[in-house]
Amino acid sequence: MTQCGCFITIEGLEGAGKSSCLSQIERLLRDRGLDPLLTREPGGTPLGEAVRGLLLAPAHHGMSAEAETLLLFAARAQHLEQVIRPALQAGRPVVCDRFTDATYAYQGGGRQLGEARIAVLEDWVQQGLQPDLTLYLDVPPRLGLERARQRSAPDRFEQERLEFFERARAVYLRRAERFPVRMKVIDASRPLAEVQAEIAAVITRMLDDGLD
Ligand code: Z5A
Repeated sequence: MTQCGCFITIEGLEGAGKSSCLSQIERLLRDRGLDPLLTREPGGTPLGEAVRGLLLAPAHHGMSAEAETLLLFAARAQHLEQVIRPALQAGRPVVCDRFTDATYAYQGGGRQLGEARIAVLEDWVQQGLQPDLTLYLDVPPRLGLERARQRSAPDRFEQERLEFFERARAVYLRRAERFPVRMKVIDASRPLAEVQAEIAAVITRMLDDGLD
């Protein structure tokens, strides 16, 4: 089996199409002889999935931005220790549905917590580990929410107002400008086939440039 301990994250507002693209990314990596590990945040471990339940439950509508952020990083610490770092060390690519860019976007931007306190937690928990590639599926919030709402009942985040998602999107786009090598912006308002064709091109380029 080919080895590539690369860390790929996929980001975007709800309904951007992240879940729809994960199996395609898995297939692309398998076609190159790799054995990818697919995971998600919040979640990815039994503890993380329990925390996810707390975070998404509409019953917790009074949760403070600080409590929310600390829960996300608690789940992330466990995820890194139990799943992500061991897989990368074993030479497996890790594909994660959302990671810390989501915290900057949703808690930093959406909840208006700002960047500084998130950066402290990021340093503490990640100790320098960053994704090698982040695919940011960019979609106007109204379109993404329409897609997501057709699919299932809204969770605690999906019940937020449009401005919340506009602030989150602005942070994602600012981060993509700041980290142009790592973050690739993909226009996800287009038909899924076009979005997936661009993702395939980006992943193929990364593998051609970076395989051991
Ligand atoms: N959160 C946070 O606040 N801070 C953090 O640090 C982290 C997370 C890590 C759960 O995330 C919540 O956690 C999330 C942010 C918060 N807030 N919410 N809500 P999640 O990733 O599990 O939840 P999500 O973003 O809501 O996932 P989603 O709605 O499943 O979005 P998606 O995976 O990007 O979309 P999809 O399931 O692939 O597609 C949705 C529908 O649209 C589906 O019917 C598709 O067939 C359709 N679709 C997808 N792409 C297209 C295109 N291109 N054209 C037409 N239709 C499409």
